[in-house]
Amino acid sequence: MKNPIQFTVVLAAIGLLAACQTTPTAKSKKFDETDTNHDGRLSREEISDRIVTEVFDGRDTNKNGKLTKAEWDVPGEERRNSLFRKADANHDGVVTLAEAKAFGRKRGVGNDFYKDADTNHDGYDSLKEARAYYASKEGPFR
Ligand SMILES: [Ca+2]
Ligand SMILES: [Ca+2]
Ligand SMILES: [Ca+2]
Repeated sequence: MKNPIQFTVVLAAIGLLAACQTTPTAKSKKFDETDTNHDGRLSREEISDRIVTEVFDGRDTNKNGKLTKAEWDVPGEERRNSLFRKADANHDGVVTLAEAKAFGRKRGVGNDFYKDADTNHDGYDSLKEARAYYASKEGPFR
């Protein structure tokens, strides 16, 4: 795997979309969980937060809600590993989920997916748009 973090982000996005797609009714649990302000649409920030949370949980090996440098680091990912200090906004040596979310938003995590899926360009991804986007990408992920 050339870029494990990028891959994790893609997997998280695809997982989100897959969950939207496989729910036959108008409701999707994963969509609703991502839609934290419950306005029925996903903002750039909501999508970023969701992806960051999934990646964060995957790396938080002792599940204490904080990432140490050792948990953050991915072998062979020096460029990304060097971002730890920037993500650690209060410089206490650990990155909390809140710090990770803020950092993810700043870096535009999930932006590509968000923009591609927003076909009516209203700045949000509706469940319909998320489903349509997943359907268009389904091929290689079957
Ligand atoms: Ca929302
Ligand atoms: Ca910190
Ligand atoms: Ca939209």
